[in-house]
Amino acid sequence: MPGYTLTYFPLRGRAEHIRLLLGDQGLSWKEDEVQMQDWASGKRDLKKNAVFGQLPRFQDGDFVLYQSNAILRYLGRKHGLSGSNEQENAAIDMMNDGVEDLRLKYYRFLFLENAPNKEKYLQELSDQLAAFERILANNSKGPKFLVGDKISYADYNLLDMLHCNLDISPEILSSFPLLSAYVENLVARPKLSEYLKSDGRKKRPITPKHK
Ligand code: GSN
Repeated sequence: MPGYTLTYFPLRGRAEHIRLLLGDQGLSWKEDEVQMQDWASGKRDLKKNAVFGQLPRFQDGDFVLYQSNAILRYLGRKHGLSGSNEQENAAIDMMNDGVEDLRLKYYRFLFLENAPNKEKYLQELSDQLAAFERILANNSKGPKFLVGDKISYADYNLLDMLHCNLDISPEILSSFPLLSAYVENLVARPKLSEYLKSDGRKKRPITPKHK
């Protein structure tokens, strides 16, 4: 039977925004978990066959897609989570790029040898979060979502990045009331909350650094 398959390492990493979308939308998918040692040894030729030599890989029936944000946008368009007109669509795309900037800084902080120290990282993060706080404040439809009055694929991405950063410092949202309420509202969504409590979610570390 055709369906969704997500091929990735046993991590949240660059697949978690996809899982948050699927979980919240009540969509079922198969997890095809790749162990690091199997990836490294070339088992199943996964790296060789990957368009850019990396995971995640997403399969929808016979259709195969790589690049985590392309997968997220594909699902967003397919399931009505990408805005109701061209302008909302572009605004959501812009938000998702803004979240990608957060993600790149986060991975740089965790993995690069010459990364900024934690204090500097958190200061820069705070400036970036202030931008998202303003975005919520300026949404003419209210502060529940990044764009308009309906959840979009960019909201799942931002929620994931906020979770990752809350793991580094649980205080990061204390001076951002709208972002704090935004996270509370999202995690209270029944299907999303069910996914967040699932064993699959709980057993997957954020990155290989989070054993
Ligand atoms: O968003 C994306 O899917 C790509 N722009 C990046 C995918 C990526 O970095 N994949 C990593 C694991 S997630 N890490 O941050 C990966 O496949 N690493 C193994 C390798 O051999 O490169």
